[in-house]
Amino acid sequence: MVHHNESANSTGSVGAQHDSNSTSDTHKKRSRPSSPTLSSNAPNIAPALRNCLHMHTRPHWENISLRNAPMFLLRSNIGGTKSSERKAARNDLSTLPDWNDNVTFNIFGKECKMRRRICQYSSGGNISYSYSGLKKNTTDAPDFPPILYQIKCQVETLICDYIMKLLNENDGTILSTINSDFVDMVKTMNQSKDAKKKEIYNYCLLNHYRNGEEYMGYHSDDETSLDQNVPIASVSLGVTRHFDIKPKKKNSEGKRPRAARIDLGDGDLLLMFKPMQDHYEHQIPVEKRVIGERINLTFRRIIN
Ligand SMILES: O=C(O)CCC(=O)C(=O)O
Repeated sequence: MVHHNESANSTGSVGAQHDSNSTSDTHKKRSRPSSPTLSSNAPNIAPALRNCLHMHTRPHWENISLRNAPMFLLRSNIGGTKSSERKAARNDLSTLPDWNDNVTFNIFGKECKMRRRICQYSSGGNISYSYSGLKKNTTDAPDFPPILYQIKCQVETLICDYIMKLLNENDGTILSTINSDFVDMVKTMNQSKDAKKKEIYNYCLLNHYRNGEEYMGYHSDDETSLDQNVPIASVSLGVTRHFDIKPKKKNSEGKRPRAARIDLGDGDLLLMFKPMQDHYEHQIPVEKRVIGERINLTFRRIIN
């Protein structure tokens, strides 16, 4: 259940940390398999994005998994390889016509106004996705605008290439932590010549944090309308913000201490695999000293 609420925690430290249970980075740099990429059929790819699909021939994915929460992080890749390209992508995203600045949500029966802006887009423009706690949230998400579609293609390509690389290298260590239904889905997509069948994500939620005071409270993305076999792909553009993770279950002292803090920076791509949403919540806490904006894109697959 999503509670994109305002119960943020503003304690902070700098740098990525795991508070417990982290696994080591077992990624080894090897050459990339020459598999066809998902973007090869995608129309209208902007030159900056097309370049970055090819320039990063060996994307370095970090395995930052927690127990019951396979997570993989790729730094500084999305939206362009140069920060000026990513800034241009961010500007395009921030001027999309569908941002909603006036979203209210219910918390313990009280109606509150959300501080950040949000908007949503989907494939074909006829998908709706509801969040508990949010009011009037069942309108259809419009079709992906070109800039978002381009980023989606880049994300899908990187994911597909990563999974195919793990398969080609027979890297059982990492593959065993990723649910096999998704691995099979990628294999099928990789063989398909039909561009439509190569689509992993059909929906994107955008969050715009205009400064460090804007935040998102602890929640998990575990709605039944989400295809939990498909990892949530979270793209960050703009200023670096903390991403905190804490378990749903209390420890023996009846507490739920933070399990990890990841600093998400410009162009970073975080993949959150099943069963993370069953076991953990995450938040973007207030960071009063942070100046500057951040746009986050979470690509999801909706099955309703
Ligand atoms: O801004 C972020 O990185 C968090 C986004 C998020 O948790 C969500 O959209 O559910």
